[in-house]
Amino acid sequence: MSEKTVYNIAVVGATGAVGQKIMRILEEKNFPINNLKLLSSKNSAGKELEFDGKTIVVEEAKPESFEGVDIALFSAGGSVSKQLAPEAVKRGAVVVDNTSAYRMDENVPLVVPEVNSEDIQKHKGIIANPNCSTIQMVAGLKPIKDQFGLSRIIVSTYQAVSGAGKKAVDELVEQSQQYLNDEEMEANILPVGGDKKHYPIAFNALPQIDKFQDNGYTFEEMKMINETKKIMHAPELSVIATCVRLPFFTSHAESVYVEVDKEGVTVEDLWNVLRNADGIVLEDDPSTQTYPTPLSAANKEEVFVGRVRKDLDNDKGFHLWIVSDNLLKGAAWNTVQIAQTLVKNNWL
Ligand code: NAP
Ligand code: 3JM
Repeated sequence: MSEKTVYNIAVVGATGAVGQKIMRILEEKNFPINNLKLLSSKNSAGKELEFDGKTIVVEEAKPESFEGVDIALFSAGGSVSKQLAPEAVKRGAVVVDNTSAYRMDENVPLVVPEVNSEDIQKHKGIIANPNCSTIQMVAGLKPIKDQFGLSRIIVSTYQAVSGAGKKAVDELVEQSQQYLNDEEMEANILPVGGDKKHYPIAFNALPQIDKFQDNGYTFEEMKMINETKKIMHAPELSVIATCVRLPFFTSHAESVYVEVDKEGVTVEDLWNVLRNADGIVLEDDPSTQTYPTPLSAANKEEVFVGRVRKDLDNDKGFHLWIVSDNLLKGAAWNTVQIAQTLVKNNWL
């Protein structure tokens, strides 16, 4: 068991949209850091970044980078995690991985601390952070499942461009300017950088996030479906998702239909469990037009829930609107929470 009180941390993908948020949260939460290593691709090596009033030079991520590292926080894409996470583990680090590379591996816990933090201790070196859309949905639904049971989830997402990285954010800015100048919009990144076709996102809505799978669902939709069942330890739970990208920068919103097991549950019952749930803020009052939006949830750690309604035909059916900052609870904050849990419980 480790006797350490301060830790050597590496952030892989430190120059990216998620990596930058991870650095800010490590600072804000005063994470007990001895040495912080900032890693990127060759392109950003040598760049200087500020952390806690000091300047740190970014280094190219290589297997040797992880010598002496206690905790490595990866958000540099799946292929980087596949290549370097095992190298980090080999050198004694525990990896918290923000990519889809290991999420469905049975030896890798997939964790949202408010939902299944106890799974962290089963790790064999790698712990996976779920997809942003999954995290906010399971955080909002877990207290409902615990109290009333849950048999079905049907979700449609309204996702921000920052979930697709810095280049997608730049693309939305440029296309918006082009559209307002009456110029042709240039599309090179969305819906998916590596796919064959690209469509403008500005003033548009794209019903494709990540690549199509053989079953007609996109990989983002399959992530939500498979990850939800794993995190909730509920292989029998029926989950279906439609994932859509919209032209705003921050926070994902989700329209979620659920069916609970118990009969006679009311909207007030759901409000009560949501009001008392960790990390959830209930913002739901039609009389004052109170509900969360992507802008109101941006830069906040919590998951916001509103528009709770009982289905008009099914006594066990409810509709909810769940919104959260995709780069914070959806990525960086959840990752740092996992690291905090590792340290607090001496589970390294
Ligand atoms: P981004 O803004 O495009 O940043 C990518 C980062 O990865 C940059 O720091 C980049 O470094 C680094 N990188 C690229 N190739 C690398 C390599 N070969 N070796 C080392 N570093 C490399 O993307 P992002 O939005 O931050 O997302 C990063 C990853 O996090 C995604 O690919 C995804 O897997 C994951 N992610 C997860 C969630 C979630 O829901 N949990 C949400 C968003 C993203 P340079 O500056 O050198 O290019
Ligand atoms: C969010 O290139 C890649 O491997 C990254 C693709 C990606 C992912 C992913 O699959 O890891 C982009 C944005 C995610 C995610 O969190 O699932």
